[in-house]
Amino acid sequence: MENLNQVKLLETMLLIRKFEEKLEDLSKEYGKLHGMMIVCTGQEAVAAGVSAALEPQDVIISNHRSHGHLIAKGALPNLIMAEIYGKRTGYNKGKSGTLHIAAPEVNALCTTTVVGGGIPIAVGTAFAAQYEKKDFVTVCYFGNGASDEGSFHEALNLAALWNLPVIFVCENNIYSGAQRLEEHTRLKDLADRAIAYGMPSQVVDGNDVLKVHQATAEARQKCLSGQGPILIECKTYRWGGHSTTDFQSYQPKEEIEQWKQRCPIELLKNTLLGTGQLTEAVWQQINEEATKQVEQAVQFAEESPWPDVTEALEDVFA
Ligand SMILES: Cc1ncc(C[n+]2csc(CCOP(=O)(O)OP(=O)(O)O)c2C)c(N)n1
Repeated sequence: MENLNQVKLLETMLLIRKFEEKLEDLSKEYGKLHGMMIVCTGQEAVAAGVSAALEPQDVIISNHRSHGHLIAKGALPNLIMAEIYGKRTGYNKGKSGTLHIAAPEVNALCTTTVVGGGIPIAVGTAFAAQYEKKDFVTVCYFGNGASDEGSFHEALNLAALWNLPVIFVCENNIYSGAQRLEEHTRLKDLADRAIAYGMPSQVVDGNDVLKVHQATAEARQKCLSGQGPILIECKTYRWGGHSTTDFQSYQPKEEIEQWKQRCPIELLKNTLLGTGQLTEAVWQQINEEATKQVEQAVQFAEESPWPDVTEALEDVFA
């Protein structure tokens, strides 16, 4: 923890927040973005805390709510935004759009919108690390709903059986689409699911970025010393609807307000102001810098060319 740059954590969370807020705004402008945006506003501490405990060689496998995971792992906002716009300069030449972005440059190897689909893939990359005796861990992000999928259970069983270096990060934001947790499982703590596979697990306050970081750092050490895998359940909350086309009629207003009182960014900001590690002036600078980065990303995306129709069959395996 001593070497952890907590101001950097704040910067990462704020950049994610502003990136997602920009997408929400752009979605309201007719014809700007194609399709719905699935954003992680309110959940920034999970991505920021996890990635701060990782090394560049570590792999992440992400899900449909991926922008924060990608930014925290070091993917460039310009290239993510261009991909979301469907432009040729995007991470995947405009062929992924928002939902399947891969940024192999930062070992963000796969995001998939198949709920639970990334979990066996993470077991595969963790197996590769073990087989090739490489020093990297795989982090697999998924939601509470994904932990109901058969793929989750098969993958966790195999990962535990083979002691694979994989950290399963369940972002429990209470909802899965329009369904509340109580409507899809009887469990209070999804971390308990690991017991069935003889795997250690932990429940973490997913809005406390320092706790998320600490849990991940410990899990990474365990994985690298052959004591993996581990399941970390981060309890958090999705401030918005499932996507920008969901008006969240099923989310009680008081509940949203309560969780906004526990904003992960405000929590860390106030802690750092209290300890003198942050001043209002630096906070202002961080805000301006994040706003600038997001504006630049939008400008880059808007000025970038569209892919040409002749490129449609490039990068296709078969
Ligand atoms: C296999 C599969 N089933 C259903 C869907 C439709 N779907 C997309 S996202 C989603 C909700 C996923 O909830 P959760 O895993 O809790 O993640 P969250 O959206 O809350 O981050 C569903 C049902 C899908 N994409 N894939």
